[in-house]
Amino acid sequence: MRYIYKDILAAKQNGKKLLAILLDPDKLEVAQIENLTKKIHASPATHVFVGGSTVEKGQTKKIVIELKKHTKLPIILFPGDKSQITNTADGILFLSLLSGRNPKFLIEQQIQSVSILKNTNLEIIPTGYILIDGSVETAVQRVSKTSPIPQNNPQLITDTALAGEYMGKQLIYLEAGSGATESVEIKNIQAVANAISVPLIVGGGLRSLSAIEKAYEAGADLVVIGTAFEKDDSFFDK
Ligand code: 1GP
Repeated sequence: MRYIYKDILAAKQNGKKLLAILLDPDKLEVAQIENLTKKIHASPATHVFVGGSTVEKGQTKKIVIELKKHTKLPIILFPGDKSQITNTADGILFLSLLSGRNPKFLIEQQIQSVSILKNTNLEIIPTGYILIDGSVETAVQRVSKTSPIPQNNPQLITDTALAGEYMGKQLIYLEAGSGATESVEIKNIQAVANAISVPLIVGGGLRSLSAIEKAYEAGADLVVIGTAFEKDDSFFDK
């Protein structure tokens, strides 16, 4: 059943904001998952993203199998590369790093993943992934060997997002990078949200509930929280 994207679109149409908690399989043990899902259920999370820039082979599968035992929230792979694909999840953000000029992350990984993906039931969601300068060198930058787009270039950010939509991407993901010290600036979220018609994901460096709220107000349809929840699983209790 393909329901993930349909539900995201419906939420956008109804003005319902979505929240994904990002779990990095490399930083988790299977034994932690049961408790972690209780915390996730106590939070406003509507989705669980699983992925990292580099993850030990087989680890994503183990974590997702355990997550599926404890939650009915949609589990969506957010993979750094094809080695993180596992049929045990519900869907996958089929990412193309549109801000970069490294063919490996624009098209090569995607081609290499086809032989794996066609034997899965994963809902594949074409996603234009745009890295914005978050003031520190993030793992995406390091691993992809690409430069982020400067925050002071809203035109390039918007044109990149719109090019993604014209190419058929069903989601646009504005990413400051995990652990960024500066999240995507409000003016850039607004500019992209006003330009595109597909749902907008925003993540990277969001550390407070008010920062999340501001991202929603600026036009984000789905916000991704990784580090803040990883460091403090009571983050949403406040
Ligand atoms: C990273 O957008 C996500 O890909 C989340 O970033 O870890 O900074 O919340 P944080």
